[in-house]
Amino acid sequence: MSQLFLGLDSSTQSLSAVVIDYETKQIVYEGTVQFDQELPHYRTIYGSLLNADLHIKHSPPLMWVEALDLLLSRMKRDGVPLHAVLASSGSAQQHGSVYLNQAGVQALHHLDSSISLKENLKNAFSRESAPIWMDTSTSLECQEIQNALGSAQNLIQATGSKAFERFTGPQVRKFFKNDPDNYANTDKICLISSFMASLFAGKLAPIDHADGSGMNLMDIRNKAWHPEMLQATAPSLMSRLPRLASSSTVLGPVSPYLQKKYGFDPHSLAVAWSGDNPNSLIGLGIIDEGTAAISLGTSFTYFGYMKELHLDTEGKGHVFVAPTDEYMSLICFKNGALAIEKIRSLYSLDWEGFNQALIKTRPGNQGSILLPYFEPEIVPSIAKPGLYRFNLQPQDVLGNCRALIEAQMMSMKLHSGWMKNRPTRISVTGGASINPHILQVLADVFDCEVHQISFSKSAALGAAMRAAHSYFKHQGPARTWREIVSDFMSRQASHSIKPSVSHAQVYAQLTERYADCERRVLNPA
Ligand code: XUL
Repeated sequence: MSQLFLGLDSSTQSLSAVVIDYETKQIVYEGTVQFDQELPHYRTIYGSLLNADLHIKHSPPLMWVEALDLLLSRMKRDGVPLHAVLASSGSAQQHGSVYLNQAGVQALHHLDSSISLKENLKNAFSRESAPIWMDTSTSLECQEIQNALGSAQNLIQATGSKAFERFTGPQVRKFFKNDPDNYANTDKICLISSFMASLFAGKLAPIDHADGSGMNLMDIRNKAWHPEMLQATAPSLMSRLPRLASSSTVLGPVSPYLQKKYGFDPHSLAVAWSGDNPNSLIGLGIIDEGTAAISLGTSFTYFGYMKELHLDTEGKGHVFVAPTDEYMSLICFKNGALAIEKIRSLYSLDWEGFNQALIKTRPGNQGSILLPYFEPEIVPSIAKPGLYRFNLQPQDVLGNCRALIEAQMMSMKLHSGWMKNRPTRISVTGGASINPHILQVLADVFDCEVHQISFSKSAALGAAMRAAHSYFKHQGPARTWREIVSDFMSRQASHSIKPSVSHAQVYAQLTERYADCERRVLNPA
């Protein structure tokens, strides 16, 4: 008999669903709603709202809500047996926050299935738009929070990261300072993950430890709200935050709304949601330290499992709690897939043309370097966008394409040095991970075997696997993470890309030159 689990992923640009059958270890359904194209009335571009200030990046929470109804109704129409789903969980872009007023919290608890989710929640928000991970408008608040704590080191020790603009705490502080009335009207502040989980549970869901680590508000050692951090951020914040809980928490049966509207069984379990990177860790099967992961999505992230807490005292990276309750390290680069889009549109290239550029140019690009800050960058910290070319002419189309990919990979290599474990293998996921030419550069720069898993929706898959883990723990007999992961990963088609020794030597030298170019941009003479 099939054993179905549902995993969703509310990412920057889309909402995806994956259904797995634990009996056969197969992915039996996948579907996606693209926000810009399929919900055009929200007027988003790449999933966020246009703003004259390019540091401000917000999205409308009602868009995520409507996308959920749309995706589930499509699944029902296509005959996906939602009635047989034993448990569901989800993933969401990290750090973004959703602000509910009192009516909003009430509405979550009484979702009316005769109207849409959007209709249920139309008056639910004390802040109409939600700041997302791409927002870089809170430098001042980061500084204020750091001053209150005494130093960046104190923040790193307390929360696992120094203050980052996109993290939820600085965003909450900015909201409290700029709009105190609506801050006062805010009953609860959710992460996108816990907000979406609330729709599944039909009640306010806790923030899970993994995604909670990306807020600059949680004590990374005790996995509890950090009183000093809360105090440094905004008044009466404790009462506005949901409780924290392990990522494997079963929230209860799926909401009556979903039962009535889409036929979920009343015994189907809703499991806590988490961030996309923590979910991808599981979706890529990484539960020990030998393998690292790189996600080539809207953001590029480099992350790995971490058994013992080891902080980045330089402050570029983060330590989060892992969905398995140990730790994970992560470093995030903002100019990821969208930078590739921008270069392609700058030179009017389709994917074939872009790939040809990588094929026709030599690794090392004759020493040409491009620092591609189309958007303010997180690592290295670049506030003002700009393209910086070294030994490279703007009209050199092929050279610019190669220089972009090489710079993205060298930056990840250079800035992930603080992570203790040098991986013997890197697993890749995310949209751009289907491109073998990009992956060859990655393997050569890291001088490491790259493991391409044919299924690129690893965050949604990880959520489905987490749902299975929590279900078995709850219903018995429990299955270990190793069982879940190896059962599932062994059935996934995959492909291995080996580094070339001579190219790796070229990149070892070029990375030094790249580091020097970065220093020159960061500290102009
Ligand atoms: C991680 C981060 C991004 C978002 C993108 O810290 O900011 O990877 O999670 O979805």
